[in-house]
Amino acid sequence: MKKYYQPEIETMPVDKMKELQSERLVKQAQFVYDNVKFYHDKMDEAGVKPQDITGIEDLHKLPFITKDDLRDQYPYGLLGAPLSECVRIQSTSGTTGRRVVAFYTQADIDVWEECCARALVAAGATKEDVCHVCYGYGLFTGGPGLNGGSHKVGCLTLPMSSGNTERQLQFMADLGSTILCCTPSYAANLGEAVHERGLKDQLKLKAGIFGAEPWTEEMRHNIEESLGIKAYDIYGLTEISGPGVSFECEEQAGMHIQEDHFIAEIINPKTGEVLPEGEVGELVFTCITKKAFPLLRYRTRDLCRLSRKKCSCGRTHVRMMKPKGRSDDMMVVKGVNVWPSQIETVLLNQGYQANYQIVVDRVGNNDTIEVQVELTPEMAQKQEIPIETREKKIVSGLKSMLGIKVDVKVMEPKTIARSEGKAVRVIDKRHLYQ
Ligand code: DLL
Repeated sequence: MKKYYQPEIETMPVDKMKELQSERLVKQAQFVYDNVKFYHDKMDEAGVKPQDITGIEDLHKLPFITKDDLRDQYPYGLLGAPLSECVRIQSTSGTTGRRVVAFYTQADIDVWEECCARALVAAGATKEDVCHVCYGYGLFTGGPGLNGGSHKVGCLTLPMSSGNTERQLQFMADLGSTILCCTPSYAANLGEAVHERGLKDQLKLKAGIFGAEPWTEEMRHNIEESLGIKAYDIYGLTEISGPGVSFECEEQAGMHIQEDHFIAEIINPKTGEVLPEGEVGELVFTCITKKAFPLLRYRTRDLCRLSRKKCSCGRTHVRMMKPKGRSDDMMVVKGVNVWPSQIETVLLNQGYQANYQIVVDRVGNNDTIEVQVELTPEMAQKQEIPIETREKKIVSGLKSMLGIKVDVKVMEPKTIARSEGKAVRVIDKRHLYQ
């Protein structure tokens, strides 16, 4: 059975990989300077010229890019290729409601799908497999990414998308799905449904590729038990391409970063200082092959550590350990990225003050999210609008801002505990980061 999708790259000696990264970085720095006004100005401002970048040891000279830059440059300001060369967008929500739109040339899509193909092969996929993709399709990168990777491997691909558990189980049993791709919380849901219906023996599943949200080792264990599979973690973000930026091999001990396309750094989130291998800090990526949306030194806000320890799978690419948290306040709820600031925007737009709290929990395998907000003293005094009507209006505002159903409780003034320091806006009872 094929162990690697691209063995010459996945097992490339570390010094050779550094040479390849250097060569690509030098070209990419020149490319963005010449083609993206934003980078031209930003590099001039930082006093860096493309010729100052002679290899990866010069990477630290380049300025960081943040989500705010993406928001300010929305939609076309970071384009590195003419629009006529772009063939696709994917998108995700942004911090204040403005979406992040990532562009792809056909070559960018090919690279992305190759990364997903590598992840699938690492989980044991071959052209004999039936790959059941129930990540969401559409603007979200999960479905399209794994779908493309599955085609490259030559698996029979089932583009199921998310939801409709009965149909998922029926196809899984009838078509003999062997590889499952979805969020870990949906995998846990499917595991439970399989158990309830006593279906385990009718399924042929052997592996699952689960990511897009944090999940614990306990969840891995439960999913593996309930579905009778080996569960592999996969990481990625829309800005950098989507799933497949890194993925686990059979060792299940950290995710190999696809270093021929992405250079990873770990920085101190407060000072921006680059940290030595093994220290926990914020993950930063530089894309060295992407053309349409070529992000350099992009701050992911995910906190983790890297390991260059030799992996027994034979892959030489550096591993990132499961993210330990975020340096901002983003949460992934029901598979969707949610920022408290988005919720606050909806509440303030409807006349409330910033006296609110967000309670996130998990009931069974499903996330719940409740927003509790106080009436302003004037609202409470006038009592013009029934509480139920108010709650419905907020639910609908949040649905169009976030795309998910949020429970809302409107409360009397002064019922939410006041904090003496930083306001405690989020109570996340799921404890998904270890
Ligand atoms: O979640 C891409 C993806 C799709 C990854 C399918 C894996 C599988 P975004 O919607 O842009 O992209 O969200 C990216 O999700 O910065 C992390 O905070 C979180 N995240 C993604 N994968 C993992 C993971 C997709 N395996 C954000 N573990 C990232 C923990 C993850 N967090």
